[in-house]
Amino acid sequence: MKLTPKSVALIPIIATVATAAFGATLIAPPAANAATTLGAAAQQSGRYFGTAVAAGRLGDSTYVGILNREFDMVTAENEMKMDATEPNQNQFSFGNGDRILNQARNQGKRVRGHALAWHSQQPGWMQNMSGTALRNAMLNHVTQVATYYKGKIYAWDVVNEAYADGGSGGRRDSNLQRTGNDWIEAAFRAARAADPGAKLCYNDYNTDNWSDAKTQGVYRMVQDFKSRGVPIDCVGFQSHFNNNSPVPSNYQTTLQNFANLGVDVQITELDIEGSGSAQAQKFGNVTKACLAVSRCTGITVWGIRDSDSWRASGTPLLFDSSGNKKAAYNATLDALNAGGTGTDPTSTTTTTTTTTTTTTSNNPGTGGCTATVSLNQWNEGFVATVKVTAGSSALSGWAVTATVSNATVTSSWSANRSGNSGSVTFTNVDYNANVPAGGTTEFGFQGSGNGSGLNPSCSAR
Ligand code: 9MR
Repeated sequence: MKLTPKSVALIPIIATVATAAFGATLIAPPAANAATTLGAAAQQSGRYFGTAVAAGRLGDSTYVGILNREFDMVTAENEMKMDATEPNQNQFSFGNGDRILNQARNQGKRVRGHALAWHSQQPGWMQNMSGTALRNAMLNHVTQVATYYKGKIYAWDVVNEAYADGGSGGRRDSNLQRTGNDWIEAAFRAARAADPGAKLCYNDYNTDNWSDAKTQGVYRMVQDFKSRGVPIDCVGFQSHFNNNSPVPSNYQTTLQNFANLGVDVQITELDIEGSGSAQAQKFGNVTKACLAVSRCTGITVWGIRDSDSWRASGTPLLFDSSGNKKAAYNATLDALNAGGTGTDPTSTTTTTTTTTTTTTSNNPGTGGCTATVSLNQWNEGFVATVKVTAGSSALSGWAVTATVSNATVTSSWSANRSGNSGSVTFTNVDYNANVPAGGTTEFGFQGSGNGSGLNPSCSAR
């Protein structure tokens, strides 16, 4: 074969496919320029940094200013719960959930859904139900809410807090539990059918200490689900800490042991009561624990300022009541900037049907950038995760153009997008514009149809 410019350009494609096929663990390069926001700092190792958001605070400019600047993932603090979304049976109400979701997505942030099924914050009509009627009402709720938000949610807390506190290691008694022990897997199956693109998580508190019976109970459930093919992709560790419930010394072990079952782990509601350097050190340690586990894909704090917290008197968050950064903020940012194990590429696998991962790359060139795509395709749709790698010079902005021939893009995150089919261009958002020489950042999009042949090309801007 004669080496034409075109065939030379194919060489990096082959090299990248080979790397992807072996799924090597990525070690994030040390940050050349420390990032100055939590979201940007987390993105350096392929992770997110999120916060709980309350719809009632979206008119507060200090709050929204910090939200837009610092975070790249959002959880509705109460607005997507059962009582909020189905106040009367079969009458759904998404106004406040949508306010939070749209605010986040308009800013290029992703959304964690919280929570589809829970013994608490049930609407009044559900609280007194039992048996088959309750089981069906719960499954209908999961199906309707996950369908409404289909394609817009990164991960759902499908079931929240189903295990008992204390030494039993068993399930918590509740009306849902009394419908039969299989209620949790039934909820996961319904969620998968409704939104195959969302990661599906089990979420709980007091599951941080590896020695606790509750932790072991949840671990056995996840192990059982994985062995029987019940669709579960992630486990959320709420991580509400204070003196009575301290950060355990084996926290990282717990995260790693769950990750070893083949699920992502996420810190979903982090807050740590305290102040000053003692609190800062704890936030730093929790962040480092996540960064040390390749399948720990992100951290969410449970509110922005101390005054926004569900336990404000414990001043458990990263910003004080005036919106100033606390020592805990600096410790968290520093830990994120210190880097860690890159996120595991296999963690993008979320589907029940066919999943193929293909990677294509354009010719690197000098001083520009390259884009590689990891595609997770199922029968009706796909999620594409695109990695942008800077060439020999730092980027202060980038544009990636992909060919969407047999599909329609339904949502995207961490990038601005023009169009939804044909030649679609994605450009950086504020927090991921700057990429150091040789460094990487990621964005993603989801679509219906066949996502093959995207052939992304990257240019500096
Ligand atoms: O922060 C939430 C608070 O505003 C609500 O009043 C409370 C009601 O149960 O729920 C809080 O959020 C909880 C979360 O949904 C699940 N884990 C525990 C959180 C703190 O209670």
